[in-house]
Amino acid sequence: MKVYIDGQYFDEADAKISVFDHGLLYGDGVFEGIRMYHNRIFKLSEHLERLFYSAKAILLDIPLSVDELTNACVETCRANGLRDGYIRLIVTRGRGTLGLDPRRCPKPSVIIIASTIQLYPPAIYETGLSIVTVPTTRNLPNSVNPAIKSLNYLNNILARIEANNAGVEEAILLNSDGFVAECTADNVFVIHKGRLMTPSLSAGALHGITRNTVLECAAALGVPTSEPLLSRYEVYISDEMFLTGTAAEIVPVVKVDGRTIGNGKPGPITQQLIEAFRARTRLDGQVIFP
Ligand code: PXG
Repeated sequence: MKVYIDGQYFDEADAKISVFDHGLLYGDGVFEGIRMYHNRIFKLSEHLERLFYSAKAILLDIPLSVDELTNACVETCRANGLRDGYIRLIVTRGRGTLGLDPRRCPKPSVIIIASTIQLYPPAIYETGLSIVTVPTTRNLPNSVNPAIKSLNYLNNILARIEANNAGVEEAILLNSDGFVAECTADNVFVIHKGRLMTPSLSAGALHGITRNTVLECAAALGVPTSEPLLSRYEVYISDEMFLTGTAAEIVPVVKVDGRTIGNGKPGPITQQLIEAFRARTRLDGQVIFP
């Protein structure tokens, strides 16, 4: 595997960054997880826009333009012969000295890993996930805002550990008001009486690109959508439920906190949305090999 670091390609074993990089020392940096499908980098421009927004929010100057980053992503896929897979794009604060002041880091670093990813066991997509609500709440908007895709994922990792301890693969995080925010790496959707709902972004969730795509697919299929405040009650009484994320794609949920969702099987609207989403992955995105 060839890994891009600051304009150069390194073999996996030599792809290293400084132990003084504040990305490592303090989780100071931002990232994107992006998919390639059928020789296209899906929603690359949306991912780059979000990356620049995350960087702006933490006052990090990305040393490349959108066009340069686009080319670097395409070139890294080509260098690895990849037409399908997963890109991890990382911008760290860069190498500094000990002490958390970012002014100690003169030059941010850009890292691009093109590889593959599998978030959940494949069987889960047929049977559906069983998940739980966990005690760790989503970050407050005035701390590390949940819209920032930062390198500091400890809050989500704590939630994932709580899910692991409960013997399940994913966790629902509530916000500090008790409304559903999202899962550890996915947005949440429920369907009730034919209406698709996903928590309002102001409940504290990443502005998910898969979330957006699914809302578009639903609109195209004539499924009514809304983005309300959702409590666990609305989740428990829903007919269908699924999670969305770049890595997870669309994964059905069939049990939450011991309550069976619908009839305990992935539902028909969920299946329709999965098919509509798959169709989009064939059409949309930056071409890798011309
Ligand atoms: N919420 C959070 C907290 C996320 O990290 C999503 C929602 C879904 O957003 P997108 O734009 O991907 O639909 C994410 C995305 C990984 C991995 O390595 C995680 C994500 C994406 C890709 C890979 O676990 N999280």
